[in-house]
Amino acid sequence: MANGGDRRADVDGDRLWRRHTEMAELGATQKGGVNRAALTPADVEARARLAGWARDRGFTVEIDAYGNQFMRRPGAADAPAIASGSHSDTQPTGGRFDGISGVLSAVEALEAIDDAGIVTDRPLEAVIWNNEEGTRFSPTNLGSAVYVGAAPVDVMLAATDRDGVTMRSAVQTLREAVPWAGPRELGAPMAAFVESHIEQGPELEAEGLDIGIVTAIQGTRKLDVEVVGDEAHAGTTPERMRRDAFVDAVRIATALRELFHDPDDIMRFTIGRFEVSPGALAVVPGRVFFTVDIRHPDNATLARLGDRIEPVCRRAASRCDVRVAETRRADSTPFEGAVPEAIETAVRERGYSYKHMPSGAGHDARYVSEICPSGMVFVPCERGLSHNERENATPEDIARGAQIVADTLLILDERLP
Ligand code: HGY
Ligand code: MN
Ligand code: MN
Repeated sequence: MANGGDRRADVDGDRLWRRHTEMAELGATQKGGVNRAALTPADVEARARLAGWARDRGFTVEIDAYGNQFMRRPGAADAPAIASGSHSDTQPTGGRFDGISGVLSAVEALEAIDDAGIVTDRPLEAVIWNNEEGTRFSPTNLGSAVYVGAAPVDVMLAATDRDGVTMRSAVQTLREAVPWAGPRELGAPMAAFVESHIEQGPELEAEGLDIGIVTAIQGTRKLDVEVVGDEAHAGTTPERMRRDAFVDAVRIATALRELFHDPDDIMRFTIGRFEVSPGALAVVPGRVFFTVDIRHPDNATLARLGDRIEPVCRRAASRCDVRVAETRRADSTPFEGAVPEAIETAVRERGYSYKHMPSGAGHDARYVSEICPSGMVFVPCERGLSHNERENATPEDIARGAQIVADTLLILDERLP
């Protein structure tokens, strides 16, 4: 059996790589990375170009209330689509592949199937999930979480960035850039979803493997911690009278690091943002804000240790007030059934080397799996580096990921009832 039943669609690796190069220019940083926060002008330009390519192919383009973008190639039947995609936004010191590679691979898969003149039963969709990295707006959650109802759309649309711009108005800016896009109902059914993504870890490259078939995404809890003391004069205020928010924040951070110390090195504990206010040389800090990001594959461990954060913070503070707020929580998400099985068929048919492996990073497929069978394809990246401007991958690895997406879409089109 050829790929996807008796149908075969070979991706165009050169076209795919050229598009990676083009997208990397949108938000390009001095160090060769990409800074393209959700629905900034660079991201809106990326969305508009992707929408334009879809329109040139005669695909339809829809944008939902939260700015998720869907590009659909019609099938023989008017039915929920088999979809693939990822995100176009990046971290502030992001790379040229995280997210966008899954979007471009989905688009390439649809175009290769289109070039092969294959008529699928079901429509096929390439999806751009909005705001996966969540760095610009607060509060924040993934566009895929909003789509499946795991995050309240009105709260997330009211979120603001540092300039007071709301997500709602940013989505409106996207609509104005693609005025001919149709509406999309949040939560509209999808038949299946496959996301290709760079591994963002070192295993595939170290083991010389082409593809990772993802078995699960580990669970996570994200929290904001605010330490409130009193501003005071750095020269006149004796230590015994100070309520120095920085001193207490350091005590708290040290206590949390001890709480999450794991001799087996499975727990992931990160303080990624740490802001001292007012941030003036001669003022004793009155406020410190910092974020906590913990990850672990075992839900019970995540629950038990995550619930200790607030009491540990309170106990570690000596003079300041402490406020702890959990902003996101997601249990471990397994990928089983039709999609990983179709991915494995595709990989074996192509003769690519592969292994089954969990994902340490979060992805949109976590939430999409709440509404339809989902799965993920990993491709190697250089030294596993990601969320770093030196993130890198090879054209051949990227093309293999896109090829598996194309084959998986065709196989699912054959197999799904
Ligand atoms: O944080 C994550 O795991 C994802 O890369 N945004
Ligand atoms: Mn990322
Ligand atoms: Mn990503």
